[in-house]
Amino acid sequence: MSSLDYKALAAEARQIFGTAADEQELEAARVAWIGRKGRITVLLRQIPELPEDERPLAGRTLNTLKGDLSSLLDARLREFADSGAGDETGFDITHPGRTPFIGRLHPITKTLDDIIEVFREMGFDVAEGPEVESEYYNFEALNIPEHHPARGMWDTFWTKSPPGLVLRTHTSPVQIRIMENQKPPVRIIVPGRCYRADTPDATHSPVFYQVEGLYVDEGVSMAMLRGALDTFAHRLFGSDVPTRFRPSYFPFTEPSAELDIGCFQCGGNGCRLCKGSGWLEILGSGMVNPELYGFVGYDPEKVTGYAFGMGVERIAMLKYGIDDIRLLYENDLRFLEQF
Ligand code: FA5
Repeated sequence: MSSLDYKALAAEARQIFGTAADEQELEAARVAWIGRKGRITVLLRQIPELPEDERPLAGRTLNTLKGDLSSLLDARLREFADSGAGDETGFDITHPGRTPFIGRLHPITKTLDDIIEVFREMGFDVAEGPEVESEYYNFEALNIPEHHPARGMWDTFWTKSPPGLVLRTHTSPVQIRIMENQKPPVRIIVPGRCYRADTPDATHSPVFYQVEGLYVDEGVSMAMLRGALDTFAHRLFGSDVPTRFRPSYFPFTEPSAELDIGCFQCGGNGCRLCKGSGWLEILGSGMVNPELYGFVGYDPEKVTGYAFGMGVERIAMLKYGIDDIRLLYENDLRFLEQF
């Protein structure tokens, strides 16, 4: 077998495989060329009869040709299959389309959107601030001086380089930043990420979202705070959800209160999620401590204000019946596809 013979043979075979008009003709070509008694198969079997020095070349060329013809055969078969059920243009209108993968919003994003919408309707604007914050804004201007025991309320991540900055432990520093730059009335909400060196468990994550609220003007009262928070809770969870205002302490509000919502898991009987209390804490709040006005140049004789800060994951958990905050951060599609 010389290389010239091979070229002619290859050209002939390719011509026949390439021009077969339908699947029957293609099958006939397969049998005639690469089937058990096909021309190539027979030639391969005859190699041992060739002079010894011609055998390697013959083996290589015939096996290559056999492989090429098999690939050509597959390609032509696919061609017939694709156009098989089609009209004269080859387009099959009965063939099911490919369903595009549709992404969806993360439950935290959805919850943030819902919270923002409720407060926007009550007349609040949306403001933002930096996640890497100075000690001054995260603590001092919020009436938490160095060595104040209240600093222990927040397990803080400090930066090494440059030293002395913090990953904000709450969105409250934005209260100061906004008041510094804006005269009353101020009515804002601040959605954003916060960081704490809390040990992760069913209700604590080292990274979580808060929405801060601040309303400062002449004549703002605690009753207005309670009214706004109740409106918010009932808009988000339905009017039959129990809420309670529980006295609390924050250095930047006086008096302070936390808002709890009846535990969805146990209906108030006490379970692992609510640590037996029947209630889930969702936010801290209170009347802006007049000490803060000194830092921003407001007249405490003229204005009063209320502020609140809520945990968005806790609200998402309550809204969607999620019993472990960690599920929100694991990015498991089986979980995320349920929303
Ligand atoms: C504060 O952070 C205050 N800055 C809130 C505030 C603002 C009070 C304005 C008064 C006036 P606290 O540490 O309680 O408060 O956190 C507020 C909410 O954030 C909690 O109720 C909880 O819902 C959520 N939260 C706190 N730590 C975590 C955590 N590790 N993981 C998830 N959510 C958390």
